[in-house]
Amino acid sequence: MAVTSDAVRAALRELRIELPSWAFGNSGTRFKVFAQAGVPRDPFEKIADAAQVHRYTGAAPEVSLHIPWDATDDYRQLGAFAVDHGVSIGVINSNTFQDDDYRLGSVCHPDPRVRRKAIDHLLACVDVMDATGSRDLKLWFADGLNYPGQDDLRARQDRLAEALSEVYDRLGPEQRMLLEYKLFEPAFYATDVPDWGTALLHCLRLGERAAVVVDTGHHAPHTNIEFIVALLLREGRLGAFDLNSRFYADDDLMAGAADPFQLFRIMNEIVAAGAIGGEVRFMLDQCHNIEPKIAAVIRSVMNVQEATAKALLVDRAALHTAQQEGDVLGARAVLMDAYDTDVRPLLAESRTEMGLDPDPIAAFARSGYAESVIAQRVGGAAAGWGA
Ligand code: PSV
Ligand code: MN
Ligand code: MN
Repeated sequence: MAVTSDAVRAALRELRIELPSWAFGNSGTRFKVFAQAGVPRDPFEKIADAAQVHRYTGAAPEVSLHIPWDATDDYRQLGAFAVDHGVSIGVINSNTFQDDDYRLGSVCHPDPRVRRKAIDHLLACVDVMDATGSRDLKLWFADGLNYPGQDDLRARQDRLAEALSEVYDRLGPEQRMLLEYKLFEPAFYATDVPDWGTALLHCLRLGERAAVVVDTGHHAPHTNIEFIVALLLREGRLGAFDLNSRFYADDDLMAGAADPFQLFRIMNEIVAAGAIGGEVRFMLDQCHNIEPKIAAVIRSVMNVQEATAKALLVDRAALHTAQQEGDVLGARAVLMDAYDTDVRPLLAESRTEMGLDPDPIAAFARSGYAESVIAQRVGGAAAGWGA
């Protein structure tokens, strides 16, 4: 039976897309940071900007922090500020990659002093979670080697396991550890958590509250990401996404920009597993170097919603029948019928039902918010990467 648009709109309301605080600060490549007028000067202003995205999409009620990029003396106050602005603090991201001590790694470093420093930072991030009410700690390690023989591959895995276990033990009963993998960069020969398999092995050893983060930009070309998603869902170990684009490598551009069909295929696995509105977090991990930041984040949220709406439109019964009958072309047609549907009217209708403007980008532009912050804010902060 074909899916009704009522059912699609109801399911879409369950989809929450979490925003990264760093998407709102100045950022750039290693060649140049193009400063934009009116960018936030502190974590409070980043949250205020993120709240604008939620205001016009109704789909982004949580903001991820990155510590120490979002350092403040009073995290409780920051959490309360978020709530006052209609959002809340989501995942806490650690940073063990921007310190001279981490030249040879952080938790995998051969020197126990450096490892201790990195672990202490991760424990401090759990303190921030306690103060802000955040439930998830996201760990990405830049650790790795540039040359064969530079360090012992297996010893580094032992050090990693030891560090993860100490931090896992510190988590509260409702808190989770989310481990992100990345194929390469900044290390070029061997990365200590390069793939989903390595991340999953560590999570399985740690316990049930450890799960894997799939950053869509962190794979080799042509990797079948939806297969990884299906596999992790099957094991109950898909913790979160870092959604972004991937033209050549980890570009951190708008989700769905390079390959909207891939985003659809990923969301199709999520919908098939009934995983919307559950424990999987749908986060953006983006930086906007040349485009206006708030509008770019709104556009990204809409891209994820469009891919999800198409996935929700897949006629599962017809697909199942075609699969059972070995009808290869029929099964493909069912999937493509959904993908080829223009879901923009459906999403506009859904927004109107929620009391929102059907066109979030136009509504934000008309609000005058961008002009008012340009007038108020002078000397915007770097997002972190461009610092
Ligand atoms: C690393 O490339 C990464 O994807 C990690 O998630 C970091 O925390 C994030 O980028 C920061 O932009
Ligand atoms: Mn990421
Ligand atoms: Mn990345």
